[in-house]
Amino acid sequence: MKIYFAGSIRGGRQDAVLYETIIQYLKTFGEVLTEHVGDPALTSVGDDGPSDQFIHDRDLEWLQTSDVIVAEVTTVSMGVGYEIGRAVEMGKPVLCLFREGAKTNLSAMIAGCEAINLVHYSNFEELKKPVQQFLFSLNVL
Ligand code: 6IA
Repeated sequence: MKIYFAGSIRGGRQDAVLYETIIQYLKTFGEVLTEHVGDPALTSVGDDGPSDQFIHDRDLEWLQTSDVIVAEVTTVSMGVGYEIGRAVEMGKPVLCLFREGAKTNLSAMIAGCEAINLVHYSNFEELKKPVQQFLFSLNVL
């Protein structure tokens, strides 16, 4: 199973360690195409990487080849919202993870979209079961 994990980069890196933990867990179910999203060395301001157009085009190619999108949506990110919208249009299964207690509000465009599966959680341990159930339900393992 090819998993596209989405998490904030330029929107802010305060949850980068959590992204890395989630990615390690997702890797027990399949291949995570976007492991760099959990790299704590990747900052929101660095600009020494490939061009924005390269990043956009490569990420959309990965999105197209993925079987499922898992997005951590607590830290507000325009890029993550864009990826979710494109994935919904592509007809891909989408699972969004929103952490309770953080000082952010989830957009109605995510919370109100019937095509998006949404899990509210308070810590990583709480996430494991619903994530596993969702991935197993896709029958592509
Ligand atoms: O708007 P954001 O940057 O928060 O969007 C984050 C989302 O867009 C992630 O889920 C990624 O899949 C994608 N994305 C954004 N920037 C990158 C990137 N390098 N490399 C790969 N995927 C990205 C940007 C590095 C930058 C700080 C120079």
